[in-house]
Amino acid sequence: MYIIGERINGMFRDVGAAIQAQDESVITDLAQRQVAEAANALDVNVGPVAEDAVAAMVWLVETIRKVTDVPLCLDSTKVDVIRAGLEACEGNAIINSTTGEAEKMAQLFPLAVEFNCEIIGLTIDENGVPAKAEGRMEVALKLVATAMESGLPTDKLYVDAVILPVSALQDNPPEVLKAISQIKMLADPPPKTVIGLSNVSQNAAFRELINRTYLVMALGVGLDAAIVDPLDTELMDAMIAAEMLLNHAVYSKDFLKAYRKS
Ligand code: THG
Repeated sequence: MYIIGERINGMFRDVGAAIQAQDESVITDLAQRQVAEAANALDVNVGPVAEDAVAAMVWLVETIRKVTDVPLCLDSTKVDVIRAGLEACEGNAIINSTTGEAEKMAQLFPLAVEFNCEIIGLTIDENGVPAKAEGRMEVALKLVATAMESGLPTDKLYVDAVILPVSALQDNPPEVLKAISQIKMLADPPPKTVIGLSNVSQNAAFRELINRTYLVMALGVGLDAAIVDPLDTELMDAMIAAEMLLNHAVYSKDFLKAYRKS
């Protein structure tokens, strides 16, 4: 499983305050700790409060790059913010994200081709997030078709079937699992699948339990990548055990330690 660390997001109070105060140590510390806990990439989102989102994104990328070279998953709804992040990264990035809306795809797929990077496509279109797996698959197909037309290899596309809070929409999590199990059939080479796991437990009790249970279920239907909190040790343990039980990682008495070392 490809782990994208979620913690450098202005939505979190500590990160929002660090952006305001230009306090590098908070950001470099979060970057180093997430990578130490086996994050393969880091999500970077300036959050809702940054006044100058472009400047905040450039500052975050340059600050993180002082301590790690892992791919940065540039998380913004604004194309100019993503472009600024890509330029500051000098490649080695993932665009997070386009939707399946024609106007957004027309801007963001060419950007992925220009910077030769991967891109996340959300199964959201002009009508929002479809309620059912079938609707999500229709948008996924549009994303795959547009990647092909744009000249982006289909395995550089991560389709995100958009998990929403179970506390508000309880029929949603099984629909997302159904979509995840089908997305890989849409193209050859298959697109990858990703979710922003922590959405599922927003405003719910027992958040960590809900997150780790759902991650294991999603792994069971073939999820490739997830935006998660790698500092949640029990979540990471559950993920590693699931990888071992799916025969993606070798069993040994020390399988937790062995996975983390690799
Ligand atoms: N798909 C893609 N990208 C995404 C998401 C997605 N990026 C953002 C988000 N969803 C994934 N990241 C988070 C980060 C934090 C939380 C949820 C998802 C979260 N934050 C606390 C909350 O809202 O309760 C706030 C934390 C605090 O203030 O301490 O839950 O789905 N492609």
